Amino acid sequence: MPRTDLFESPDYYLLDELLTDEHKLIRQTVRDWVKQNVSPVIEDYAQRAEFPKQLLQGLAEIGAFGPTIPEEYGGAGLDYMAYGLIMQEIERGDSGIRSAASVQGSLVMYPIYAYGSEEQRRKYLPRLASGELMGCFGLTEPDHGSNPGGMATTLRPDGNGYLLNGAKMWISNAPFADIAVVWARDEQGKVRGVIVERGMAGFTTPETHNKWSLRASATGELVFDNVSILKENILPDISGLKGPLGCLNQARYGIAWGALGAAMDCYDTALRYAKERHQFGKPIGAFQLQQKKLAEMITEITKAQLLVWRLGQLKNENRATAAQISMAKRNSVDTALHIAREARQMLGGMGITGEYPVMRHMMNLESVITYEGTHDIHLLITGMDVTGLDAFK
Ligand code: TGC
Ligand code: FAD
Repeated sequence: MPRTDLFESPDYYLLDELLTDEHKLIRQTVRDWVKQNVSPVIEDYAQRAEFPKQLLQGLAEIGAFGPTIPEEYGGAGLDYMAYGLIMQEIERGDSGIRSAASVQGSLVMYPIYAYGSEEQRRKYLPRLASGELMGCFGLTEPDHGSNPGGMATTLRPDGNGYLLNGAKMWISNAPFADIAVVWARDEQGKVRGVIVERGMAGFTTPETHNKWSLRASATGELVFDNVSILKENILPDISGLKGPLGCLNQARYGIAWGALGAAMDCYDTALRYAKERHQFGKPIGAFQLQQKKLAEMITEITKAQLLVWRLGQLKNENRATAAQISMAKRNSVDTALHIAREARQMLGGMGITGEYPVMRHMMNLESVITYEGTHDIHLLITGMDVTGLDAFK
């Protein structure tokens, strides 16, 4: 029986007053879409470990694919505050659905827009924005996760084009993606971006099974066995690790907002449960220990909301630094995971069931705290920024 979605968004510091009417309208549109399309089915898909592909069309229609990409390329042409709010609302439904949108917009459309030729932009972006084509992003390898600079995937000259060899691991959307933006080392040792299309000889995308987290997201490998790449499939305007890392800034920004959506859903669920569930003759919300949990949750959500709102302003002004984005990604996900764990306890035994969204969020967030740079890597990025000393070298 699908759960009735009663979500009410917390706004303890009246932050809505800082949003424009357009921002609120966009948020409401996405919230309504999530209530109607994601909430009724997501638990079932997560239990079955299946990605709900029928949501892709709706995600495209609400502008979730490339919200900040200009309209002339099929994007929604929105600002970063709107992008953040869209990610918040989608992840309120499920991190895996937000992942699909993040990858498409920030990790596939963004590099084609920022580093691609005009032909590549015109060829791919409108079809990616409409969901006609889906993409994935291949940076992580079996032996190079936190340290993508060590990558072993190679791009070597071959006749008029190149040969791509190697493997990528843990790639969201890989099992169904039509194209992959892949990062590989050329003969000079420089990191280059390549657009690989499904159907190219030697390119396969085996699915990764048995995940306890992001079960409603499709994850896979990208395997390249002498894949012939034409020059027109190389991103011309970027070389070096700053290429893929620049895309991560976009996606990490979206996650900083998105994880708060999951946190809000857990808080809202726990608050409602605490008022309805009676033990020892009164609502459990009347006990001080439960109030402490709720009070701390709303405090942390409010602090994090302010952080991402300010980051959104800086992003809109093109002043947000990569280190500021790292801080927000790390803080939001850590906050959300802590809140999910506390909320799960507040729901007692019911907290482990699919009757409520809390344990699904909690398990999802175990991936979100690892991908797009782990919790510890983002801490070290902040450490490097404030000390000027690089712990990675
Ligand atoms: P380092 O020597 O510091 O930098 C190499 C070059 O890159 C530049 N750079 C950046 N540029 C743009 N944005 C950033 N965030 C950047 N960080 C560094 C840097 O200025 C330098 O440029 P140049 O011109 O001097 O060459 O690099 P390093 O090898 O020491 O590594 C630094 C480190 C550890 C911070 C970085 O590698 C890192 O962030 N590691 C984490 C890896 C990661 O986040 N992987 C994510 C894979 S994608 C994913 O998880 C998708 S999940 C699906 C979903 O979103 O739903
Ligand atoms: P490792 O790098 O091996 O890290 C293991 C542990 O060591 C971590 O705790 C880490 O913090 C710690 N560690 C590493 N280096 C240091 C250090 N210098 N100092 C202190 N501690 C350190 N990647 C993509 O390219 N595209 C995708 O679409 C994508 N989707 C993903 C989806 C899911 C569900 C998951 C789980 C991952 C996905 N990833 C994707 C990969 C993700 O980005 C990596 O898992 C992540 O970057 C960490 O790499 P790793 O798993 O190899 O861990």
